[in-house]
Amino acid sequence: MDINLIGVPLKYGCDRDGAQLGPATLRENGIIDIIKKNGHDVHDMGDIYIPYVVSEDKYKDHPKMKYLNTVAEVNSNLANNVYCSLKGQSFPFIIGGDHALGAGSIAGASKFFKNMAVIWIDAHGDINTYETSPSGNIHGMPLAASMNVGHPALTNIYYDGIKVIPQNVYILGGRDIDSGEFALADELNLNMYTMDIVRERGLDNVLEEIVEKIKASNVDGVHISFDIDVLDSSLVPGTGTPVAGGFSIEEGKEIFTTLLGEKFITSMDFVELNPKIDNEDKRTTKNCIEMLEHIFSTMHN
Ligand code: B3U
Ligand code: MN
Ligand code: MN
Repeated sequence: MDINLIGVPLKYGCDRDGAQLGPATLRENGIIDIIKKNGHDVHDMGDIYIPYVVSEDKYKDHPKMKYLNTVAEVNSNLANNVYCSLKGQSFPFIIGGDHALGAGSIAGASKFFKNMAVIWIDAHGDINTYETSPSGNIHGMPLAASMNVGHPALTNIYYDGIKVIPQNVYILGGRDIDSGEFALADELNLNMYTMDIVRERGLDNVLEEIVEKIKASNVDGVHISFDIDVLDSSLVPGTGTPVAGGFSIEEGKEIFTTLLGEKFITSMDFVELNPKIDNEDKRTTKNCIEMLEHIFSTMHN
């Protein structure tokens, strides 16, 4: 595979210092070599530029969304990088940074494809709007925005309007979902596989159903947005909002073995590593690297 690695050292979407260090930490810990040694060609596109904003200005653009215009602008630049990568027949692999960047990745990919699917793998739904968000953090809103739900500054990133239709959205591993998010998931009839459902039906059955549904839909691109907090909190203390009851490393690997094995994945995010709050043993970084080793060894060449 020809891979364009795109760093997005964004922290304004989670409003937590340290999330901006994700791309540098993954590079320092060998992500480029991991990609290469698995037989891929990699082009490190560097990091998307993140303007500096003082925290006193966080509500300057909107009273219920932090750093709105900055997050939107970064996403628009990311979207263009993703679009250009796909045009150049490279696989955009986006490393965060917080999950607000998902809106930009999806915007870029959706401009390239006629009809795309998104698999959102996360302890959270990330389908809040400024009206339902308990925090005002935009990293809890990107998937709603991609479905054209929320504030125009977010729904109109890169180009106006809907990027992915709700029937093509799959949410996997959710276990900390806000009431407004459940309401929207119901209203849009999203394919939501919460952790309760996964435990009840079995991960392999759920993955199989996702694969079958995607194959039966006529999508021409599939984006995976992987938030590391979908892994159990004991494995990822170095993420902003760790949640108990998550996937083990083995289960995380199974997800990629199945999804990447289908050869329909066309772009991917890997987000929410916060090296600043990691344990002394650097457990989160190590587990991220183990996941990345698996991802790139499973991805077809
Ligand atoms: N749903 C909450 C918490 C949250 C979302 N994403 C993360 N945490 N990582 C919110 O603020 O929207
Ligand atoms: Mn997330
Ligand atoms: Mn999350």
